[in-house]
Amino acid sequence: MAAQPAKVLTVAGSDSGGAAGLQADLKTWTVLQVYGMSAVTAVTAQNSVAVRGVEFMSPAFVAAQIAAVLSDYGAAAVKTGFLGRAEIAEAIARELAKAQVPFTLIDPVLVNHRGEQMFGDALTKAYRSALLPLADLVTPNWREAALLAGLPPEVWAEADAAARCAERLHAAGAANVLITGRRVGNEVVDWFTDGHRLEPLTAAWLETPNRHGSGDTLSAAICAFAAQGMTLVEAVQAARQFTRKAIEQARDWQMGTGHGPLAHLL
Ligand code: PXL
Repeated sequence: MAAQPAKVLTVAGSDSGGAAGLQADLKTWTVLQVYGMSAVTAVTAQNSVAVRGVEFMSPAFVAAQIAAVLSDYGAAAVKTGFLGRAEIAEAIARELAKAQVPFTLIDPVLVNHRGEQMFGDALTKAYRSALLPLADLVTPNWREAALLAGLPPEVWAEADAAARCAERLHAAGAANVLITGRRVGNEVVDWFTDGHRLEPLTAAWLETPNRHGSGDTLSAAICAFAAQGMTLVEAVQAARQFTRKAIEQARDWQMGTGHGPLAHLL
């Protein structure tokens, strides 16, 4: 009999293009050999060029999916992705508070890759008040980190921006913070903190149009490695390497005409 895989749950939106959202999570999880489950928050009609539309599930039915899965299968780790509405975020927080999954990762989806805020301020507030207190790890990109911290985007002109954002996210209840994906010269920097020391994690910047779903892939891989028993610091490092390889191998792909996916199947 094959060894039983660790079980992991994503609470996320569907990307019809298969690059981001729950599709990126489930692909990552299959490749990393964990058993993926999904509670769907919303369905998007999108491709590599644009998001054409979105339809949301009711908050109660998002909660029902989470309760169904966790009351039977259980999970070693859970992550949240595209939530879109404050009421959905709050319903998820209520279910996750009841369930006490051993590892909870909150991957905020608030600012798109063009730097545009995707949803209203009520959702940002719901993340801060309801979801960050449940987070073993929160993984905002650098723009989302400032938004969630209640700091203006201009904070990133200051040398201590990452420290100031991380401190506020930690104070809001996130046990650990990973701020991702800021380009600095010819490097890309993530910052990790457990609330004590802030550690910059750097890699060479890879120029490519294909990085759609890279944040989802990174946070999904962290969940997979944590569910398999790595320490959080090990899981973050292994997930950064996995994501980097997935970007590298899709570097020259032309899957659609726009912002293309990563190569999950390494
Ligand atoms: O990459 C963030 C993300 C997450 N989930 C869904 C998305 C996106 C970005 O396009 O569409 C469903």
